[in-house]
Amino acid sequence: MAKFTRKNAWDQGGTFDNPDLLWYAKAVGVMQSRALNDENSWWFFAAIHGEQMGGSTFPNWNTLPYPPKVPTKPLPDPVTMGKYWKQCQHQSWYFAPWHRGYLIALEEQIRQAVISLGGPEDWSLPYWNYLGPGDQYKIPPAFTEKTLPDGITPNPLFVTARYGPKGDGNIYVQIPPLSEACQGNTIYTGSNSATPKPGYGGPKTKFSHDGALSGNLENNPHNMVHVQVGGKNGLMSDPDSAGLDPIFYLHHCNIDRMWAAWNVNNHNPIDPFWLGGPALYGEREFIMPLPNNKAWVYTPAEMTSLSKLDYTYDDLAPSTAPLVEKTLSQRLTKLGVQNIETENLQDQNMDLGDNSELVGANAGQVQLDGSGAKTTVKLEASSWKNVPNSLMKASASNLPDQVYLQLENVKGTGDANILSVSVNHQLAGHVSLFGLRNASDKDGHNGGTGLTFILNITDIIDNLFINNQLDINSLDVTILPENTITAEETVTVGRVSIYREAQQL
Ligand SMILES: [Cu+2]
Repeated sequence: MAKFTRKNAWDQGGTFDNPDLLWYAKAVGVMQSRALNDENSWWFFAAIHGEQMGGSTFPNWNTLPYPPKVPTKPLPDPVTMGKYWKQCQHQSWYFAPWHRGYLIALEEQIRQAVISLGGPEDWSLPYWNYLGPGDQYKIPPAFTEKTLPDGITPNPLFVTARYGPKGDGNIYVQIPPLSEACQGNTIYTGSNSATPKPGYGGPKTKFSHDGALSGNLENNPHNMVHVQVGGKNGLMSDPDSAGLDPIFYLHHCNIDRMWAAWNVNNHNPIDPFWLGGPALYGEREFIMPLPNNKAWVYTPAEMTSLSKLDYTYDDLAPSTAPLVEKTLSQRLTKLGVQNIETENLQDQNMDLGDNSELVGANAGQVQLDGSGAKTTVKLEASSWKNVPNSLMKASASNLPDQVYLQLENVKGTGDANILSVSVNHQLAGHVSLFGLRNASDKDGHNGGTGLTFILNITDIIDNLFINNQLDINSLDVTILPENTITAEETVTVGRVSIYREAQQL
């Protein structure tokens, strides 16, 4: 039996009748009463994820409206900052394990504060299951109360800079585009081909405080929840302020639960560089402060078993989410192939190695304005003709190509947006810009090359082919922002490209 069980924050209606939330609120208050340079403070923990102390624009900590009143001094000594701060792993295969250790450390800090206040010794971090039934797509009401149940004490779970998907202070997530489709993936990390499939857990990277390509769990729901809950200039919308909002940890607790549920049927990487973490490359190790001035160093390998970590969830049922991508037999049937022996067919979601080929690209950089952007991808006849050919000859032994659309080097200043991408007026998917500002920073970890998004558009191409509408010269791509891009913001897409991937049995 695990010592600690993490439960649903919406128990008892997500109000302060749920003791896990009432104790969390009181303990967050204890951590917030500590100084920035105290390793056990709320502010220090937020800075472990990311921080911006100088400057005069969002998300710099001295520009944030309060509550909470966020301190920017006294700073810890430089050695301590270099050891602990700005550690969060994004656009990386380390995303899930780094955040698991981060949650364990925060939970232990909160638990000790709960105990010091006379609360239960087995207090555990609740999760916000925003994809669950009923009202759970809304933030648990305890987070929007201005006071604790006494009607006097300010509620530490309440923050001003949390604006919601419409920017009106109504906090909920929108389903769709939010989905649990990632739970249908079978591969943790895809191949490093020309279209590096990010897989469930993200691409193989070194230490990745920011990067280019999110894994599927990170992309949706994780990145979507951040920008929908935060809204423009909301704490949750930027990695450098997200850890200041108490809902952050309940969001990540749900992401952690989804990873654990995924592991019921799927495996984590066995690559030594995943298991050992970035310290194996001679880079920073994953390290967290524990109560009583202890430091805890951990590796991804140590994060793979909940029972060894002594906690569990009250609900680890694997998702029943249907795959977004059609199964191969469904696809072949749609293309008119007869006599499919499905038992001989491999899952399309398999890692098929490096056999992708660029078949076209647009003219170059596109700037998105308030109403988005339209661009035309010119197709190279010599390589593109393989796609309609493979569709025409498709059979159970001659598998048709997969087709991917890539948005390359997406750069800009504001993370709080979601783009919807269409090909010839058919929706290809949604992408969240969480992490955009850091990924565009020339002085940043990734040299400012921006974010990259890969969307599987095979089904759209199949539809065009079946309806005799597949143009052999070009495809039209439309990119629409969910929230208007204002004059002082910029979002640019470096290039829009299309890849085909030959399928081998
Ligand atoms: Cu996050």
